[in-house]
Amino acid sequence: MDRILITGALGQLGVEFIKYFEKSNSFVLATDIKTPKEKLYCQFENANALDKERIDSLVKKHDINIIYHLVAILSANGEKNPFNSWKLNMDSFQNIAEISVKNKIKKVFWPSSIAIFGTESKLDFVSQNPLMNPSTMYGITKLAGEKLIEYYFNRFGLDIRSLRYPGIISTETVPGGGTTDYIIEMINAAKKGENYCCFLSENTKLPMMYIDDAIESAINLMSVNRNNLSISNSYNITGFSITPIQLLNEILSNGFKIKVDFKPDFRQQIADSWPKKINDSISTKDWGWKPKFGLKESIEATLK
Ligand code: AKB
Repeated sequence: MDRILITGALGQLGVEFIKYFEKSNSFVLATDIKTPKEKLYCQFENANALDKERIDSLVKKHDINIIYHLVAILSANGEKNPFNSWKLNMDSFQNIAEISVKNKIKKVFWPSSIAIFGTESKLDFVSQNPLMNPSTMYGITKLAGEKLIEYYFNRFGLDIRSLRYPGIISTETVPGGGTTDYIIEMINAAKKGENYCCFLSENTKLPMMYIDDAIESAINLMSVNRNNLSISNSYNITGFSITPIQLLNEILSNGFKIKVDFKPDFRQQIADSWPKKINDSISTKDWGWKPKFGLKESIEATLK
């Protein structure tokens, strides 16, 4: 039986993984530094992923054999305190890796990001392994994590699997402090009948993905035989690409009324160093990746 630990479980991805596993017969222990506002249908413990002893004791106590390590400070928030961002993202990664090796954890899932790419990565259509020059501390920690995934696999046989997520669109739990957050903010403003001031310029194209696809892709990647995986760090993955003005037009064509101003701030520079489109053909080849939600389906589902 899968006995799963989720760290950062009350974040955008975590709550959706909990919902997904509720339908399976896996045991789930959710952990976070926050306390849940609503009842969770799994066990929960307040725990900081920087507290190695505590996480280790929870792994032992609950006989955990799979870990979803989701703790991270995202791109825009990371720039407010880059030292703190490095510490949280890397030290928590290192803790989970060490605990996993010592406790013989079968598999770990760890999200990487399109933030690992940079201006040298041929941003119009980014391949799996271009030059990478991340511009944010978040991107640097994700790239460092990807290198460590390879290292720990070669050194200890630790099986950490990873996807380079684009912006993820969900409404239940919103992300915090990302550069792609405008998409959810604009949709939520439209739903509340409010106007919105977008922090990216209207033609900034970025890759995105609907939350159901984000969860299903991770589950699929985690379930395939390791021998099928030709990539030993993290897989490119995408749903579709969209600009703020295209999003606005989709919202309007779904019958919502909203006025949007465009006032780019420091996040514009981050977005300008990120891919416009992602080539995820190796994911399709290796483990059958195919998004279920395109641009229209994702926006419609989120507006509902
Ligand atoms: C962010 O905007 O920082 C994240 C990401 C693309 O990893 N959503």
